Amino acid sequence: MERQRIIRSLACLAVVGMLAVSAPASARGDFSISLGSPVEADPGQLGLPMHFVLTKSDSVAGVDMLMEFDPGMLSCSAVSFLTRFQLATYDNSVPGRLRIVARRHHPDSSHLSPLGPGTDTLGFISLEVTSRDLLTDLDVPIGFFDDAVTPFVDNRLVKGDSSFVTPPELGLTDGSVFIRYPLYGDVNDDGYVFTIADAIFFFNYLSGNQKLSSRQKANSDVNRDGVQASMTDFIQLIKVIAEE
Ligand SMILES: [Ca+2]
Ligand SMILES: [Ca+2]
Repeated sequence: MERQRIIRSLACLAVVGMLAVSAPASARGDFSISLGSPVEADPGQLGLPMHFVLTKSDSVAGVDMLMEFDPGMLSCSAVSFLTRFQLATYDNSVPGRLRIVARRHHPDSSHLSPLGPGTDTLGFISLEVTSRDLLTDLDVPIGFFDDAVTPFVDNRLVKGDSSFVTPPELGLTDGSVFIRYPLYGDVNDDGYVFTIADAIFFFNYLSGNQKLSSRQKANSDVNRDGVQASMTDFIQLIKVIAEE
C-alpha cells in the first residue's frame, strides 16, 4: 500500500515536472507595457515625465492603454511620442484617467511596418503634481485600468497580423509618483529653514534675478496655501525670521 502511494506521488511529481518544462517560458513576460520605476516629484511640479515602455517577443503594430490615478494629486497635461506612429493620440479629458491609442498604420496613409521584437520607449506622459500641503511624503500610483463600460479590452497590443494581445498574456506594470514633502521655509534648499540666506534668495527670486528649482518652489510655500513663492509667502518668511 505504502509503496503504491509513493509510486503515485512520484508519478504526480513527474507529470508536474513535465508540464513545467513544456509550458511556454513565462508567456506574461513576452509582451509587456511598463510605466517604469517610481518617479520622484515635488508638490507643484509641472511637466514631470513618466515614460511608457513596450517589450515584445513578436512584431507589434499598435498599442491601446488606459490608466487611472488620483485626480486630486496628479493631472496629465500631455503625452509625447518618441516612437513613430501614423496614428498617435490620447484622451485626458476625464480627470484621473488617461487613454493612449497608437497605430503604426493609418487607413488614409501608407503603412509603417510593425515594430520588431525588443524593447521600445514609446513616449512619455507629462504630469502635473498638486501644490497643496499633503502633510507627508506620498506615493501616488498610476495604474492600468480596464473600463467595464467599453466593449473591448482597454489595454492591448495589435500584432502585425491584426490579432490582439490582452492581459494576462500582456503584462502591465503600473507606475507611481513619489511626492517628496517640502521643507517649508528652506527657500534656497540648503537644509536650513527660515534663515537670512533664505530671505535674500527669495527676494532675488521676486526681483527676477533668481530662478527656483521645483524643490525650492515647493519649500517657498511658507504659508502652505498651495500658492508657491508668492509675496505673501515672502512676508510670512520675514515675519518668522524677525520673531526668532
Ligand atoms: Ca535654507
Ligand atoms: Ca503660499
